[in-house]
Amino acid sequence: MRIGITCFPTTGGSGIVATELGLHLAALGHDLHFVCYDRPHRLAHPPPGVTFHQVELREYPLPQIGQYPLALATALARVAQHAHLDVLHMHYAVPHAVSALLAVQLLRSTGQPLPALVTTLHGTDVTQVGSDPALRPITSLALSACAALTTPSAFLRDAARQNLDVSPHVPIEVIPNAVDAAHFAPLASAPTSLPFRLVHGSNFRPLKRIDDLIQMMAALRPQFPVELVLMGDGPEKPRLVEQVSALGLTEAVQFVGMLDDPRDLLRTASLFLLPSSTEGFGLAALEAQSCGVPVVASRVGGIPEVVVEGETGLLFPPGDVAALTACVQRLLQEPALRQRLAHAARARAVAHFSVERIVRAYLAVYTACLDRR
Ligand code: GMT
Repeated sequence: MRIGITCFPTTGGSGIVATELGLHLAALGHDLHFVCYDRPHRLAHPPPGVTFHQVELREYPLPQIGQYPLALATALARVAQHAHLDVLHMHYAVPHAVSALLAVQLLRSTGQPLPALVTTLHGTDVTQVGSDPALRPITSLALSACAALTTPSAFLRDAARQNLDVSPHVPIEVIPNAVDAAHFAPLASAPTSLPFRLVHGSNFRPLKRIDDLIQMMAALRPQFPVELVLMGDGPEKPRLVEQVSALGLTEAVQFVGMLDDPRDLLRTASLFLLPSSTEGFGLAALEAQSCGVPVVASRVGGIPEVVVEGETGLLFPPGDVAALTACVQRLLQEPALRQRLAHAARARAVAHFSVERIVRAYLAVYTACLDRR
């Protein structure tokens, strides 16, 4: 198949999922075209079968005109026409699905067969941005023009049906995010030296509730030899640095910035923590589990589909710092429980979230869309 993919080229989960999917499809012999405003994070050196097309953006005196969705539509139409794309797969609805719809309008004049539009919804494109009254009608229109939608969790599928007015004729398929279990694999022998290492990784937005982790550290520190490693970067960082210093935790909390590959840090963790107020899936938790690391996470959104309560991790109500602290404390005090969860986390990542299985599921969606044309 000839497949176009658009995603945010940043280190966020949706960009990683889209890039990994494209690379695996290309390895199977499909012809892949990435159309993005910048080279995706994991596409530094495109292998054979993968072409990167950069959306051209110019400096204009009116910055508010927001040219990206329009320039993307133009680029998608151009690439679809020249590469004879069968499928255009958008990752994150806003504004990508709208640009794809415009691209199809542009393509109609060429008389060429139109590509099937597929959009993967990832999270806040449903729960926050896409359902904002300012964007909801245009998002719903664009999603209703797709041949199929996918979501990484049943939670997000139901939220999309509830919050966005998507045509009931458009199927929404749940395809979980995948993990490369050969890469995200545990160390041969688990680290035993103290302090216990707690790890969190994200793009440091308010919805990640990282300040809850810092408050938890203040509560744990007097009794437990424990350190918190915060991986990533984002708008909350300056405030968090201040909070750490105000609580006298600078020795116990490390900010390690964005890592090209989080694997080496993840596999040295005693626990991975994800206290978000919302998550469409929680890819970072899956990568940690694949490394054999139990997860303590909030019981919200798609997280319970990734972290099985009492089996691969422990869950707590979002915002409940006392419950979060109690879960972490329990796992630090019960090594046998920690080990049981670690084994189950790894086994479930391998059994349910393999790349092969998930790539097959996307190919089945593309094929069904092409058959219905
Ligand atoms: O939806 C977002 O906020 C952005 C998006 C991203 O690009 O980081 O994250 C979402 O997509 C990931 C990949 O499917 C999921 O693992 C994340 O749970 C989801 N984030 C949220 O829903 C907050």
